Amino acid sequence: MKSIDLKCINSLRVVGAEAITKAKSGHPGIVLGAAPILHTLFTRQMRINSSDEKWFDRDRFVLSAGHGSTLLYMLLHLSGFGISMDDLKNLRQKGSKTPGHPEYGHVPGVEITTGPLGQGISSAVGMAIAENHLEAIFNKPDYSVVNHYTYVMCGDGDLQEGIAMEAVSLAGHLGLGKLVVLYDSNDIQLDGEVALANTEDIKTKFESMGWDYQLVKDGTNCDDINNAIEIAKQSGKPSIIEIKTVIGYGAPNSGESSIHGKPMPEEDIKALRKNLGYDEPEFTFANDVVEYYKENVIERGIQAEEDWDMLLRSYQNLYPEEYKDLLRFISDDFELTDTDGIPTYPDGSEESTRKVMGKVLDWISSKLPNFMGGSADLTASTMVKGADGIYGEDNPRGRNIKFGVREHAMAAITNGITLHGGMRGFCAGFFVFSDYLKPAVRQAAIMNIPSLFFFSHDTVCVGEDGPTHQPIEHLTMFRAMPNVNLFRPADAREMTAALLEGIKANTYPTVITSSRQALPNLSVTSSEGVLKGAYVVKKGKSNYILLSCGSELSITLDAAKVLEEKGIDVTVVSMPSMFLFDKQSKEYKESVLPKGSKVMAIEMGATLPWYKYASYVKGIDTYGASMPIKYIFDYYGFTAEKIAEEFIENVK
Ligand SMILES: Cc1ncc(C[n+]2csc(CCOP(=O)(O)OP(=O)(O)O)c2C)c(N)n1
Ligand SMILES: [Mg+2]
Repeated sequence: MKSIDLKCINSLRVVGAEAITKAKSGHPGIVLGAAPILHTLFTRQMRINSSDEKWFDRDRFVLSAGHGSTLLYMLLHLSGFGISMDDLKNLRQKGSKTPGHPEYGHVPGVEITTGPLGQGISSAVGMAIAENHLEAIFNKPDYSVVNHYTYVMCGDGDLQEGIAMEAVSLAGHLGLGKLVVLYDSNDIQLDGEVALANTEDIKTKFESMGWDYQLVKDGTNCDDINNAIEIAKQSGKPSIIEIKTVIGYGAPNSGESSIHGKPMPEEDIKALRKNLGYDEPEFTFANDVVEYYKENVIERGIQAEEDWDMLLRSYQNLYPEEYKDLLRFISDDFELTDTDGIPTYPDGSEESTRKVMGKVLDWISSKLPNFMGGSADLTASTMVKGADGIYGEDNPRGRNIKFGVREHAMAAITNGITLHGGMRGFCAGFFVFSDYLKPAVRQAAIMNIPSLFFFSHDTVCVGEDGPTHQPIEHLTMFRAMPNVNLFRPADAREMTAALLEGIKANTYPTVITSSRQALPNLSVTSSEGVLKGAYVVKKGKSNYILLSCGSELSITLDAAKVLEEKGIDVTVVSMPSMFLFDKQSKEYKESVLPKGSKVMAIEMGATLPWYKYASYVKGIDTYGASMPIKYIFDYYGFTAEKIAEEFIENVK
């Protein structure tokens, strides 16, 4: 280890502590303790090019311990990513480029938004899957045009999270050899010693899941850290390197949980400087530090991309078709320009929307070679699967991911596949178990990325499986989430339109729910209507409106007929997406739900979201009950007659 390494590391420690103290907020413990880990990774391993931030074959770095953001921002600053010293001085301030936790799309060079522990390491598994799959599709002997690593730094907290264990287990099964996790193992977490909550043996645990494990006893030794990374890269398995560090290294309260998340008082920063033998001015990276990063990250990165460009040029000569395809993958240049061969369903036929979803997704997979995903051990129920066989070590070209019963990791992995670029991720499960993955959908929404989440069995019509399997409040949950488009289509035509729209979206995730039971394919539904979020399916003469969606739309149309027989001519509106409807012009919204109309909403789910549009809601605000589906409609009063009665009693 050279003396410049130590100087760089101490600069990161001191400037980091100063920035956090100036911000009066932040996490100095990890900055002081883990600086040698990330200094080593960036200056000796990472192939990134700050002058071409999105260079496709760059190494990906995920700071799963997102509370270490200050450390990452300093590394990005030194690596030329357009973060200035002023930005560092503005840490965590209003409108700054250096927010509390790393934010994708906001901070240059940040590959993923992190902060909720466990999400980062899990999404990194998705990035490694995308890399591995694209390698298998494009690489030729001597022409490894896709050839990069996914590095993660995580802490004790990340590894305690359930989601991380789901993802780690799957990564081991898939043998993702280019995934390298650097574990900042300091035996301390927010509340105190890790030993207060953990007694497990990380080595045995990871090895039993098919990982390579190494221990670096001295987390201040860059050479040891780097040697371990070199070994990890060759291991052929996903690797974890447990690196023993001291939280808050150099601070008076180092080794204690009190340094985890509290800015250091000025006198402690003085003590830190003294302990480290550091005497540069405040907020300064000395010239030799700046120069070292310039040579070892910036220039090395430029060279790496130039080498790749050369390789790509030869590849283009030898494999012109593959080259063209690769560029299409990289720029996501796949559009569904025509709908030739898309499954269609005649009006009046019957089909469950889950079957429609499965068939249309198979068609989409046949058109979009970058579409990759699968189900959480429920392919037979959700009908959702990827193409080209099951993805795995023996078939890395497969696009059907068998996630196992690991919903939370599944959704985070889907985000990782999408974030990696070149691929578009999707996943599926039972709607009721969307509870298990909601935080990852939230991450996608915060990052403005178009991951796709498909759920079948979207109401109490699940039937016999009972209340644990019958969703109630789940539609409300997704409708309440900003920047999430929840579609609940009513029939095959609406489902097809929703899927095609979901594929087109690029600034938000789409959630689409489907029915277990067969539904009539209605002559009155409209693909254009779906894109507006809500539209009139039956125009009545009165100012009464029945508003519904999904499997209840056909029942609502029947209820309108019952009312018509009683001389009440109501309008019926289908609202598959509140998200899209709310984005329409005032005029359009007025045309669908005119002021002064009396609106009753009908849905087999919690009533809450409908009060935005309706004065009376027929919903279900209790948990479900186990029974065959034929009794369900009567039991909850979702028959045409009962809905008509309730309308007359409460709305008219
Ligand atoms: C899901 C989640 N739960 C809780 C937190 C709050 N939190 C942030 S860091 C942290 C402690 C984690 O300990 P460790 O990973 O060992 O970090 P260290 O103290 O060593 O920096 C906690 C509880 C969080 N960010 N995400
Ligand atoms: Mg810790």
